[in-house]
Amino acid sequence: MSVEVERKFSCSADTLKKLEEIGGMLCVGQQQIHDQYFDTPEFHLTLRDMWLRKRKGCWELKCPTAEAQSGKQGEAAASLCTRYKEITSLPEIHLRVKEVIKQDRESEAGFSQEDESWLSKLDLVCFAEFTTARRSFTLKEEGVQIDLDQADFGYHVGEIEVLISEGGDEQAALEKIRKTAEKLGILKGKMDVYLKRNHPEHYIILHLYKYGNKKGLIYYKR
Ligand code: V4E
Repeated sequence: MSVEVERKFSCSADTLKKLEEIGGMLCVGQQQIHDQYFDTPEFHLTLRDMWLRKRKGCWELKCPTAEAQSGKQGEAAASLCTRYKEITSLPEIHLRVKEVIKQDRESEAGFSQEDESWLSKLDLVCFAEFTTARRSFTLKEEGVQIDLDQADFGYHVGEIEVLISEGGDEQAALEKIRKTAEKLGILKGKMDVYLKRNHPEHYIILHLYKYGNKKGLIYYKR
């Protein structure tokens, strides 16, 4: 099972130009993605940050990692990144969804990609459906993918994504995302920019603290 570590960013007209300028960046193609998202009318799944979708005829479930579930967001949250487990095995998806919905009766239906009777048995309905035009790029040597998405409801968004295995090196993934964001010139949050401009000392101390360099922090305070 893989864990997707990703950071979203707002695309501007310059983003494509910047991507072309970054050395080692390879365009890996364009595609139209049609997604349908499902939940119960009571939002059993999405209220638990679980996202069940059908994409290109296949089922996928994005759900929080164990750390996220236990509230230990760690550096991922601090660095504007999200992490989700991606489950693509239909029997496992079925099991996880059933666990959450706590459906008493067993779903007697088979759960092949074609047989969708399990949806109605678990009271799952489609609550969102849209198509995305996606252009993907990769920084091959880094294992980083950058997607520029244009949704059919008029929204543009970019994402920098690194896939790791469950229990894999999340720090390395975050660092790759940070470096790519830097190369793309994606700015951080308002407070980051404000502090960097107006109170650089405060900014540096926060960053030393964030990256766990307590020694550096003590040294800096002197
Ligand atoms: C996880 C999630 C949702 C499911 C869709 O995920 P998203 O990354 O938006 O879609 P997409 O098309 O880029 O999927 P990919 O092709 O990368 O697999 S919808 C909302 N969430 C939760 C969520 C969140 N809590 N915070 C942020 C910043 N993004 C998403």
